[in-house]
Amino acid sequence: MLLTHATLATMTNGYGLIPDAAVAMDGNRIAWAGPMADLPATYRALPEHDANGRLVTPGLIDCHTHAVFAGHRAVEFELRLNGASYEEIAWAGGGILSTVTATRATSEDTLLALALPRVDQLIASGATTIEVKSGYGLTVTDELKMLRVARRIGLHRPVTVKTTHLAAHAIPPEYKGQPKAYIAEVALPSLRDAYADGLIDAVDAFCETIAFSVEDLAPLFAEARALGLPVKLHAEQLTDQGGAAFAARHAALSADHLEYLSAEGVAAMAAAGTVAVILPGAFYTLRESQLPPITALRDAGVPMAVATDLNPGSSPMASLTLAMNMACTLFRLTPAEALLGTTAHAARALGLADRGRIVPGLRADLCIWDADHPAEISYRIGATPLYKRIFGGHLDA
Ligand code: DI6
Ligand code: FE
Repeated sequence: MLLTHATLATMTNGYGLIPDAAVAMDGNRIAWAGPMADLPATYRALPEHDANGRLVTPGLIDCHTHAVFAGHRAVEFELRLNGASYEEIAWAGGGILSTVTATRATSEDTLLALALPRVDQLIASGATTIEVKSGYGLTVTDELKMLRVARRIGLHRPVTVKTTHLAAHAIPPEYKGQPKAYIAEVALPSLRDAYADGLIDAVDAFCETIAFSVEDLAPLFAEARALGLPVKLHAEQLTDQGGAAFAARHAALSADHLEYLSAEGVAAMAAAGTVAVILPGAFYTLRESQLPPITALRDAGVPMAVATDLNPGSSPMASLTLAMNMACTLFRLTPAEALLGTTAHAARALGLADRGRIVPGLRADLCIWDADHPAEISYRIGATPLYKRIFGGHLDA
């Protein structure tokens, strides 16, 4: 198909704006993009959709979600408002572990039915690719169950789903005080099984005082490397554990959260080319006061991505455009950085070289916005000016 009269933000060189532009698509790929006046004759006969001057961007990419889970944590939200901290709740067996209890008790089909409406909200905010992590099963069987659900989302919705093994998300009660035994007896076997079943694209872990140390995680990242799987890490969210530098030593695709990232961590990420995934929803929900070192990351040339961290505890938020707004207002990203963060840099955080910009050869995932300037996507609070989406060259009704 041929999209005409678009205001294109190609995301090459900042916004890479092209006024009155056309995008020609061949199958699920972009064949040509440029000014209407330069459109080659070969594409003029394609079925046309007139964007009427609307803004067209790459489809948005949510590169960090925990969209598969059962139950909710509204009671903890209330406990925190009555003075408890996220860590206190976690140590008392609530937090992630309460979602683990609910997720273990829920069937694969029900988990899928619970996840799809959340994914629909992400799609409504412009997402055409999402990442989904496991990490609320914490047994071999339940981690695999979650990963199968994550894979099945892509069969029911037009989004691309990338799945991430996150068995090293929390230490379940049966392994309390034994993180190394948990890694050896659950995280590693579930990683091998998930890999053998073709259920995962990457390996993640939570490096934190309430979860795993760098030392605990070394065998997991070694196994990921042996299997040829890329790694990423929840790092420096609540304290500085040297997680980002550890991830960078393993050539991680990304290190995520990063509120407590040190100057050494920034330098290690810059040297390794590791993407900084900024998660303002968790910062906001936990009323964190420590800001991630945005200026240092920017100055060091570390690419920054922005994601929802959609999860029932620290970020019950299913809007990428709200995450972009928060990244701008809370973290002082520019709207151009926020949009790069949900397009080109988010693609890189997932190891996807085939999307995130509007360039010939890349996948034709596009968003058409009722907007004329890309800053509008980040500017509104909790409103998404999305008009239509194109998934792999197909206009979504
Ligand atoms: N950090 C987070 O923000 C999520 N996981 C993590 O390691 C929170 C998960 C939850 O609270 O359920
Ligand atoms: Fe997370």
